[in-house]
Amino acid sequence: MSRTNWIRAEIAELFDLPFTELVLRAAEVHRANHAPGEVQLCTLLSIKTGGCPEDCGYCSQSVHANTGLKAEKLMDVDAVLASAAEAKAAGSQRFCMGAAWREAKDRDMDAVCAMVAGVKAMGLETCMTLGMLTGNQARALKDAGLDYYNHNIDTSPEHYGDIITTRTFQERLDTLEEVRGAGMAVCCGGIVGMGETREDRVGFIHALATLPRHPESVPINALVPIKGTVLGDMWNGEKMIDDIEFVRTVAVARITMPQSMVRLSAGRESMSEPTQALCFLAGANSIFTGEKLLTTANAGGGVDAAMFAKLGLKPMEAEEPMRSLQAVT
Ligand code: SAM
Ligand code: DTB
Ligand code: SF4
Repeated sequence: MSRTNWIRAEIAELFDLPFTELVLRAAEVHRANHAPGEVQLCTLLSIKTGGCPEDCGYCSQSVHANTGLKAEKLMDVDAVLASAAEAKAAGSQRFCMGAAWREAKDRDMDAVCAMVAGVKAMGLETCMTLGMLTGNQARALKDAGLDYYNHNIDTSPEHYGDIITTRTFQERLDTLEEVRGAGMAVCCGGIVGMGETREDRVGFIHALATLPRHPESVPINALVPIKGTVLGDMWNGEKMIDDIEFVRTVAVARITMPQSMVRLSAGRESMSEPTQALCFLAGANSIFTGEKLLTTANAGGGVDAAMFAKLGLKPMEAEEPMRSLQAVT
């Protein structure tokens, strides 16, 4: 098992390395643990959009935001399965279903479990993100065939309260524990470019790399600034994080969590190809593909196919993440 006793000073030292040295070290760790030319493709679907009571400052789906997004009901199971079939046909390996909920409600569990079972039966890996879970809900999802649960810590423990006030960092950790207890694999990461300091990025990676067991998937999102959200308005269209600092964050995630899949997640739409290429060199080995993330646009399938061809990357076969999953169950 990868080491989980990182101290903050060690992580700060990694961030401080000369850029080329840091990327070289991350690339070495990547090669020692993964097939370096392969990138996992994941597709996202918002199964329940908008109307969320939480006040996450980045999110278009919060009722506290003023984005004009229309709140919708939970999608029908059949519509979700049709969308999953499209994702599979487009070459995705994992189908991630997201709901704009503070927490999963027992009354919705039959429907979400049916979605999981149906997607799993298509031969796709399943992932859901539904907010907080109880132990019973986590076990029901596991029994239905859920492989991964996504629940992000988002930022450092110190910065967390500046971004979200309606729940605590500790509550995030509690749900992650329920997910682990139920035997599911964990997808947990966060967002950079929210006005955090370098020290916060150190604290963010430190919190992930010192979890009792590293998340099997670590999504690193670059803030997508959305007009009408607290952070989108604050940043007013400016670039929120320097590209080199973003690549550094990916590299430090790769070095500290060698066996995890590090996902270059939201924010690719506005990221240049050379920056994305540097992220792949620094150990990112997973992306969200498809035209849409949850509510915002994503670099679509054609754009990604052209980039993969240019960089000589190929979509990963299902084997590798399944191996990490088998290690959990
Ligand atoms: N409601 C559930 C929750 O918050 O756990 C699940 C859905 S939520 C939209 C999933 C994750 O998407 C968030 O934790 C956050 O890291 C990411 N996210 C949301 N809005 C974003 C944005 N504007 N830019 C980048 N990442 C974003
Ligand atoms: C994650 O870390 N990023 C995804 C997924 N997990 C659920 C969501 C990104 C959302 C980007 C903004 C939007 O489309 O609303
Ligand atoms: Fe709700 Fe999740 Fe958006 Fe926060 S990130 S407002 S919990 S949908």
